[in-house]
Amino acid sequence: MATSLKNLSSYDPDSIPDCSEYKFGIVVSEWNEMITAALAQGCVDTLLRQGANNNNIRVQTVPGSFELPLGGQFFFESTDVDAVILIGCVIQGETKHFDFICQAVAQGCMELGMKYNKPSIFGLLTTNNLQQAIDRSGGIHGNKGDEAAITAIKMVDLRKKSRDA
Ligand code: DLZ
Repeated sequence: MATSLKNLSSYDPDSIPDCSEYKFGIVVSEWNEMITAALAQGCVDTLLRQGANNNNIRVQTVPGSFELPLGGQFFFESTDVDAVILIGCVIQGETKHFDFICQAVAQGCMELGMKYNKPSIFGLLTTNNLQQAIDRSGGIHGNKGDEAAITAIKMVDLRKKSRDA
């Protein structure tokens, strides 16, 4: 699990499938906005760098990370996106709120993908403090938004190949 062993932004561009026809819905939490904006920017930039069409990328904000799975469900229900990417940042506080939110988003993200049989990508930072979040949103450990974008492309492509087989 140690992020220090893997930079979140490192990948081999040549190994990433063509995504020029794929459609992505990105849901971004407004909590810890400085961090989530950087994650979302990294995600969009990576999709574009890998060849995604700007018109095929939709971004929607939700109030907090707890609302991310429902935001993703709205995308699947009302648009033809191939994948949703849920982006948020939950920072450990003094209460149990952290545990409840992280657990709910992880469970909701997984269930969303299963329900619609389409990739639902977990782009949630769950950190002990702000510095850890900064380090993973374009800092020394890279950007989790980049990782989420690459995961989305790979999973949409895997679904397509599975259906074509
Ligand atoms: C309430 C709350 C707290 C304490 N912390 C965070 C956080 O660190 N990151 C985040 O994305 N959202 C937080 N929230 C808001 C909840 O996700 C949610 O929006 C509210 O509980 C309303 O459902």
